Amino acid sequence: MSQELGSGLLLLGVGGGGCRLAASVRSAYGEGVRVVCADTDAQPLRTAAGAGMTTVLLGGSRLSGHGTGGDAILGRLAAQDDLETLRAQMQHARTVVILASLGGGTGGGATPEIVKALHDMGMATVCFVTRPFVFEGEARAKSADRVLPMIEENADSLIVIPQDDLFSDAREDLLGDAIQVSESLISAGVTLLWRLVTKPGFIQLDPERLHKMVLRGGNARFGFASASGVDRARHAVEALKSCRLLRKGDSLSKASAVMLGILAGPDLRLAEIGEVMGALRSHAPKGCLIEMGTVLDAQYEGRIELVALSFESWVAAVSQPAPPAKEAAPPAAAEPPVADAFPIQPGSRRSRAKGSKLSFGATGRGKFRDVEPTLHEGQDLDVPTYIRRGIALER
Ligand SMILES: Nc1nc2c(ncn2[C@@H]2O[C@H](COP(=O)(O)OP(=O)(O)OP(=O)(O)O)[C@@H](O)[C@H]2O)c(=O)[nH]1
Ligand SMILES: [Mg+2]
Repeated sequence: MSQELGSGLLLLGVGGGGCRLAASVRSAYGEGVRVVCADTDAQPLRTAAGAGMTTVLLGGSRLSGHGTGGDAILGRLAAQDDLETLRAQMQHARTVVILASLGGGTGGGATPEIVKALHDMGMATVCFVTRPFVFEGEARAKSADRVLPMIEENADSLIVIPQDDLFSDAREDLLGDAIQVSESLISAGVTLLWRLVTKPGFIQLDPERLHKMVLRGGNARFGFASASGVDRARHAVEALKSCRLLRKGDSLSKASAVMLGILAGPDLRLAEIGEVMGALRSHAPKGCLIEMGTVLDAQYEGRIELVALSFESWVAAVSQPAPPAKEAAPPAAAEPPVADAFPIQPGSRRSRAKGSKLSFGATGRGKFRDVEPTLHEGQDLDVPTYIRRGIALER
């Protein structure tokens, strides 16, 4: 099994725009990326299958292989029809990177359903979604806005890419160019990220670190920049800081965690890594976690490319407190148990943030197993509070 497949990473394109982006990442990266394309439209799926990608036709019995025509409700129903087939294709994945373009019916309607299904399967999901260009009109923008909270509900990390932010304010680009440039920029950024975690580099940002970071990622911003020639490290980091996708540095200056990738040729110098990291550290808030990795590739000789995921609401894992041997006082009678006051839905982002991975035995009595239980109002006080109240702790 190749390293890429063994990493448990899978790329999933949803809808026309999402599948085109996924295909573009695959052609830039090479065959090592495991890609699944899911769409209601059979025609582009045939092309994707011809290029060796796994395809899943959504809602075939309902839509006969035609798109939804912009109807997000149809997109959602189509996803529900074929969730089992999709699930079967995802079985061995651990982290799924989803690409979708919002504004249409399939990307918009099917993505929230799929993200929820994957989350319920226990997979980490990183969603890159594009917002339509302003020139596409208000209806598409509103359709995207309606869908975003539904994706956010179950996605571990959500990166929204407003397509307009990929361009300069001058907007002298032609329409055809804008669409193509947007697609190639996004796919270049995602490819870079993919390389960063799957190709061994001088400093590797392995899938495990990606997995841990995205699990508590929340909303994130994504940006990239490159520079060549003299002072390329300084210029690249300056360009990253002024990148519109990172809100011209505003996102980085408020980030609680940043994942930074440096892609360069074998001529990359240690001092240049230091320069990039120093500039980023002084720009980011104090205490911001910065995870960095490098990819060295001969074709980047003379150049430095940077890619950053900036998490503004990333939460560090809570260290596990030592369970109290005895409880000092029982909780006030009127106060509901924590677990009841804040019900944790299985499959919600909240339940994951609570660290549902750490499990205990049914009684949780540990070293008090052989002593008389200290019962108070029906509760065994020798069992640590966090177990009695059903609060899971991060590992
Ligand atoms: N950059 C870029 N964006 C695209 C392209 N095609 C579509 N989009 C964007 O994606 C949004 C949704 O369009 P599609 O992906 O074609 O729609 P869909 O998800 O397939 O949904 P339906 O076809 O309506 O079922 C559009 O509003 C555009 O913003 C493309 O070729 N390049
Ligand atoms: Mg379509």
